[in-house]
Amino acid sequence: AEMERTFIAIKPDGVQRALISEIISRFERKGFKLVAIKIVIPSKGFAEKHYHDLKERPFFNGLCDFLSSGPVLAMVWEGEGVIKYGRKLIGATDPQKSEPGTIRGDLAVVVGRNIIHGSDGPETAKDEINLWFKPEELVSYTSNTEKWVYG
Ligand code: YYY
Ligand code: MG
Repeated sequence: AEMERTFIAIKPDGVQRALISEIISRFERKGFKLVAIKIVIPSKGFAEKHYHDLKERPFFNGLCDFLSSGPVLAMVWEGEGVIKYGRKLIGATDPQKSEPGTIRGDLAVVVGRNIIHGSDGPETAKDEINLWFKPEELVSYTSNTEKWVYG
């Protein structure tokens, strides 16, 4: 299997709305493997690093204020196609445009409170995993379900 890893974070709105288990279960039931997880309150500076690609956008300051306003559940998920398919599970950036059945489609209403982040490609996945986690926080293990998920 062509294993890859992606960075997924439940933002402060998702944590406060008690959606952690709901969101984790969607990745877990799919067959993806959790290889790192922690809860942190990022500083404003850290949030700015995380969202550096968006620093010219009008919503950048509010977005970084929001991400650093409370606990974020940071995770790394592993699996075949997990970067692209993770984005599918999450749904479109604006929950008004997210399909029903997606995380944002089912659980969020407005773009500024869309509850979850997911890396948008292999390069950002690598950068975001390195920003949020030390190498030793990533756990390599064999899941007993793998032979059933992948055949
Ligand atoms: O990757 P994704 O989270 O789906 O969207 P991005 O375009 O990377 O924007 C990051 C973040 O910024 C988005 O999840 C909400 C916020 N945002 C916003 O508040 N208003 C917009 N018009 C676009 C994005
Ligand atoms: Mg993005």
